[in-house]
Amino acid sequence: MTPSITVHFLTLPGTRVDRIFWVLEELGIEYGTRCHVPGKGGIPQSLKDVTKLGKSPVIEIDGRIASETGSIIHNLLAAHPAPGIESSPSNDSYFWSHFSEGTMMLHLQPSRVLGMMDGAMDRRLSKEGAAGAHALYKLFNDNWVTRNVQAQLDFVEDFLSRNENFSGSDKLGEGDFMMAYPLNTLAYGMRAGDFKIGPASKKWLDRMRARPAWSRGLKRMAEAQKAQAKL
Ligand SMILES: N[C@@H](CCC(=O)N[C@@H](CS)C(=O)NCC(=O)O)C(=O)O
Repeated sequence: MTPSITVHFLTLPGTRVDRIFWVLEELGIEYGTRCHVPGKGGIPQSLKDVTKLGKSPVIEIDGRIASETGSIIHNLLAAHPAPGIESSPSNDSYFWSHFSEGTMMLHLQPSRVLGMMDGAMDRRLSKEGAAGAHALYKLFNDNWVTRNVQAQLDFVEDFLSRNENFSGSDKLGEGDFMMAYPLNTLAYGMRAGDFKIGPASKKWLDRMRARPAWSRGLKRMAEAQKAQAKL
């Protein structure tokens, strides 16, 4: 019997769920969607009812809840073999899947959250307090985020100038699906222009973005958000 799959996600700009939509479309799997809209208190109760962690994305497969993007993608690929896509990860795919969340997002997410807080400091603190907070944020960004993220992008560029995909072969693997998110955020998303992205990385990303399943995934995500907005 075909499993029943529902994708749960937070309606945040530039959210990680686009990788899940992309994979599901690549694998040709049928799925339903459920958006959770963050309220004034942050994560909505509807998502907390689905997962105690209150993090997005989450998928529900035959009533079982699975979270962590890398783990979700790994299990989807293993369960749904498709031409041109690895069902079991190469060593490179495995490495890059971990690198995506464990190294790149480890730097990008705190940077984004602290950036949002930094933006609110002028409203919340005295002039002197805000100046101190801005200086601290700048120190964090310059000394930790920028230096590390640029080194990571250079590392990615070196690999992609020698390999067709993050899988290390002509097939796509979990490393490719996972790495597309931080690279897309840095090249075309909220951080566009903040870092130098090499030509091989840009070419790889543009090739992924040109895949019909990528566009179908984005369309499906937008439709789900539109339907939610009408409720
Ligand atoms: N490592 C987790 C990270 C999940 C995560 O942080 N998701 C973000 C959205 S992209 C989230 O739920 N943010 C809401 C919050 O932290 O309050 C994964 O890959 O799924």
